[in-house]
Amino acid sequence: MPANLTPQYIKADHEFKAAKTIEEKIVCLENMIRLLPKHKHTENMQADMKHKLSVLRKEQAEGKGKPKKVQQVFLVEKEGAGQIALLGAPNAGKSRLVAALTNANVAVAEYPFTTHAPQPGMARYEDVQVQLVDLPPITEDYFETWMPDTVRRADAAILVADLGDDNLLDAMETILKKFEPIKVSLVRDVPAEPEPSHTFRRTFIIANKLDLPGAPERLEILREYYGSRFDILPVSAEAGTGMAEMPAQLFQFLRLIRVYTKEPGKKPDLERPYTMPVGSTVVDLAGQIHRELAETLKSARVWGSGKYDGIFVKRDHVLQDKDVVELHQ
Ligand SMILES: Nc1nc2c(ncn2[C@@H]2O[C@H](COP(=O)(O)OP(=O)(O)OP(=O)(O)O)[C@@H](O)[C@H]2O)c(=O)[nH]1
Ligand SMILES: [Mg+2]
Repeated sequence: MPANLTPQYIKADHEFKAAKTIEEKIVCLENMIRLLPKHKHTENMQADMKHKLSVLRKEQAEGKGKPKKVQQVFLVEKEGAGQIALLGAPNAGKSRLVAALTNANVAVAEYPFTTHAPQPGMARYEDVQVQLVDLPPITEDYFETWMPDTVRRADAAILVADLGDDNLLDAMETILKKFEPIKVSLVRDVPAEPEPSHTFRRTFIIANKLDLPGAPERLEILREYYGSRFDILPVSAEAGTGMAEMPAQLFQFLRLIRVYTKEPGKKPDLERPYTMPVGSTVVDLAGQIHRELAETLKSARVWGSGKYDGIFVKRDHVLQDKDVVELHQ
């Protein structure tokens, strides 16, 4: 092999060898072709890979009608209270953020295009967990085919801006534009009555690498352009600035409440909260426990954050974060 193959190419080569399905192999091979240094000594390799790719595409076309495995392989099973997808330019620090906030063992490297497949990790906030999904980068020329589905399925998204990059505004715009034609809008607030065929995904910006020289000035520029459109949280994943508050912010961003249940005469189960959207009622909680319970529920008693102490409430009583509820049929 020529000596000047990049680490990214070698990694893509490993991934290709480990790929099992035709669809996975195609994705990996496309990556290899893109990452292969283009010069005289790699001409044969290029030709060989293009041939392999055309054979694989033919096989894929012949198997038309089969379920699209590529979609399943690259979609992350949801876990925890909510799933948040991280989007950003190469090297913005998406993986570094996921590594800092979760238990996931993700690859962080100083070269771009390190991440090729989605990698989930669980961020703990008090007694709940939020799932973060580290993703490959997005550029004008590089946008994984499965990425729109990943964002459609997620509960929310984070745009990671690189405060070390003079072109951070272009990088942000490129990402937002990639999603628009496929009817996925990254927004601060989802419209009350969205068009059914259009996905609006709640999004905020993490402005990373606050520790770098020039970062405060770039943060000001970012705020000027995007401050009215998105909430912007400046952090340094590397130095830890702003990172301690992040788990709470992730949970608040999902707009969820935690509710604990108790049986009459017994202590509440404070180990496993139910998580529900802000605005959920007592009957919503009953429905989450059991559909029948939602029908038979008559009233409930609620203990909550010092405001009430075991008061009886009706089925449509709106619950607050950390309420303890006793359901009565
Ligand atoms: N100075 C500084 N460097 C950072 C920070 N966060 C990440 N980095 C560095 O930036 C480089 C890229 O980080 P990654 O987390 O691999 O970036 P990524 O966005 O996942 O990159 P891709 O997987 O290529 O999309 C690494 O060398 C990190 O150590 C930060 O807050 N400050
Ligand atoms: Mg990465």
